[in-house]
Amino acid sequence: MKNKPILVTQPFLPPLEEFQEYLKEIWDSKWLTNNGKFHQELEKALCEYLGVKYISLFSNGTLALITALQELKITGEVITTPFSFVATTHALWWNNIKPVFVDIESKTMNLDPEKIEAAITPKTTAIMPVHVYGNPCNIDAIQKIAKTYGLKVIYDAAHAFGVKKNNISILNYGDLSILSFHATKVFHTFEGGAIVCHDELTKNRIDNLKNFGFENGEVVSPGINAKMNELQAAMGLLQLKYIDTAILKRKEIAETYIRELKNINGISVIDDIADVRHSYSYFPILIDKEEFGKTRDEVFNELAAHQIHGRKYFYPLISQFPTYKGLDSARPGLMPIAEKIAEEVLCLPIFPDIGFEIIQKICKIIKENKQ
Ligand code: T4K
Repeated sequence: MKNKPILVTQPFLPPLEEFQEYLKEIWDSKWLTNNGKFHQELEKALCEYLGVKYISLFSNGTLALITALQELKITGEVITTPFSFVATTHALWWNNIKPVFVDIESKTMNLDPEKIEAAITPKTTAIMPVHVYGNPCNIDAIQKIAKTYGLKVIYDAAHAFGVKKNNISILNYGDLSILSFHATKVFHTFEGGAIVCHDELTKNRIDNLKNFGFENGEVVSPGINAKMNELQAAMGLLQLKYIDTAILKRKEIAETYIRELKNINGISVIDDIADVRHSYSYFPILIDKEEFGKTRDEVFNELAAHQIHGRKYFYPLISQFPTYKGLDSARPGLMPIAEKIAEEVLCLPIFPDIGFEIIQKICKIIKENKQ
């Protein structure tokens, strides 16, 4: 019998009966969207779970990013990372902002604060780093630069649901942080997203912006429609019920991968960072072709031949896509670390119900490929 394909991720789904109870209530009330009951409950529950003051729910993470830039009235140039999902840069482009790519650190694969200052020009208005795979950026160094040059900081925290540093949510740093609740994320609402902010006035403005700019029947800003509906919010409430168990299972999977793969010459894994509560949204490895004896693509293909489908997140770099490669900051050779990592990275399957025998099988295939 043919093996069932193992994908890089699979959404966690709560028992169907539990979702049906929410559906019944939605059907009975005939209230489907526009700041409904479940929407309000989810905002409250998320503030509590995440340890943040204010959250505005969105229909997806990309619209949350686009709206965050609108809220802060960001213009001109924004310094960002090429090592992310393309939505990070698209959000700038949709706001008519020029992305300026800066290289990443090899350890965390996040924007390298030491390289930011050289990219600042009179047109720079903000920095948009990404907590890639949920590993926190160097928040203090970025904040220091932002303060010195009067720049805003918008964190793309799409991968960082539930991540804490020294017991404080990393969503509390920067001017705004955005989350994605896409089906492929640790916590999902089918599609969805959010902006985390630090004061009530900002939350009100963001809530207006995502609702056509309406406030008490008046249009007070040129808004968009980016509202989360009641079905999405209901899924979010149910996800929250299971999230700690789901993260714990992910942690055990990550620990198994680390144990099995850590000492293989040519394979690098990212260890847990001290004082960080991780949520294990992805499990990236780096394959050094000289030391391992095979390229990342060869390992990727070998796994695929066994019906195991990892993903090359994030290859190509955003700066290598035809849409962006014409930018000055995208020139080949300018970001050697990001260029190297994009060639070596492979995200292995990780999701709560994957099963340890599958993890063992994946590690065995990788080990057998070592030359
Ligand atoms: N910023 C960052 C840093 C991001 O990573 C993202 C999104 C965003 C911003 C934007 O947030 P959203 O607007 O998406 O909320 C996926 C996701 O679509 C995307 O949300 C995510 N990042 C990105 C890293 O990955 P694809 O094109 O790789 O997705 P896809 O459909 O190939 O799915 C990946 C795997 O998941 C497949 O092997 C199948 C499995 N899958 C997928 C879906 C949709 C399922 O098992 N069930 C499903 O329903 O982009």
